[in-house]
Amino acid sequence: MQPLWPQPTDGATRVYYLGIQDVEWNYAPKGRNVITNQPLDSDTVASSFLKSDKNRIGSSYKKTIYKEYSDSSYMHEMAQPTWMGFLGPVLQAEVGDVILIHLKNFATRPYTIHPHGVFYEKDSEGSLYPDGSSGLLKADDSVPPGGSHIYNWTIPESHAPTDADPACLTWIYHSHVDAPRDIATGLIGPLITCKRGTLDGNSPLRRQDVDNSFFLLFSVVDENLSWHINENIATYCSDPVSVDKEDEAFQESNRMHDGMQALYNVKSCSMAPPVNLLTGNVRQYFIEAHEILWDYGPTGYDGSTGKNLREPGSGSDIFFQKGSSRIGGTYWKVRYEAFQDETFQKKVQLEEDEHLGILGEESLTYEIGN
Ligand SMILES: [Cu+2]
Repeated sequence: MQPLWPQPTDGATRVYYLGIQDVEWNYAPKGRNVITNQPLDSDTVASSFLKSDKNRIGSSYKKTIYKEYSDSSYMHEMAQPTWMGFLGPVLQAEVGDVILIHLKNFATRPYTIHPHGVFYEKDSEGSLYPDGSSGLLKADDSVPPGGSHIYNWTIPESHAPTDADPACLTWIYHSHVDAPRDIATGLIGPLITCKRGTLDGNSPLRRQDVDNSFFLLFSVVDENLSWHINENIATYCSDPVSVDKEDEAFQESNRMHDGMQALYNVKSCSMAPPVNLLTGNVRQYFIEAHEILWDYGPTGYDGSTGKNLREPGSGSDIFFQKGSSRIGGTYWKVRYEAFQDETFQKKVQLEEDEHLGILGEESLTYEIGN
């Protein structure tokens, strides 16, 4: 029988013990705006996100995150720089390596780990979706509370950084039972794939081509999507019953604009102009995001069978028949539309419009050098 996992190639096997843990996370542990050096009370913008109240959660939230442990006992948590915030540990490997993730779920909901930028077979994908798989090929899709799973990822040549790339590429991994909600809850971290010979043999691994590396996630963390939103309301709002979760101001107060716990002072290395100055044209596009009612079956007929899309038993009826609990075939969508100039008055009309459907109207075309 063919092995499910590709045989270890010529590289090292990088073993990581990751535990999924519930934690209390404070977005503003210093209690003041560290950029303006103002206390939160005198900073109305910051305090709208960070002060708890009758119907406001404030700066602390329950989150669920990846933590790294030294071995399979999961007794000794590995130290992580505080500037990484709630990001999971940095996973690093080189082309030819095998990455073995021993994932154990110490939290209260099923979660997984799903990588970008590496190769995996079906048993190590870590994404839950109706893929028709079962048994061993399904075990990676959802690791229950108290459960564990070993994920096997490799970096074959097909996934290697190219000659033109830097020595290492930065990817992410995240939980993917319900990706948007799992990520908003906190389950995301950096995954680094390097050319051969970049990493040294130390523990933790270090890149030999740079002095320091920092991993920053630029993202608004939408705590409204967190699996813990109800618990956070109950814990941190002083009058939880007064909370209206649909209220726009409440929702905005839970969109956290930074998940890091450090202030970065970025100094530029050199004022010299970049060596390869671009010499092509500047191509401007005026693109509007436009809300439209989109009909997935505008003719009402199935083009291949000639049948009415809503005909009972046609197979298409479940998608197109409108009912008390069915949307039917027409949905509000948002579509990109191209305009001729910054006044956004005259649309650009192209013949492709016919077949592009809801895809943006104009394909953006460039030449090298633009
Ligand atoms: Cu993803």
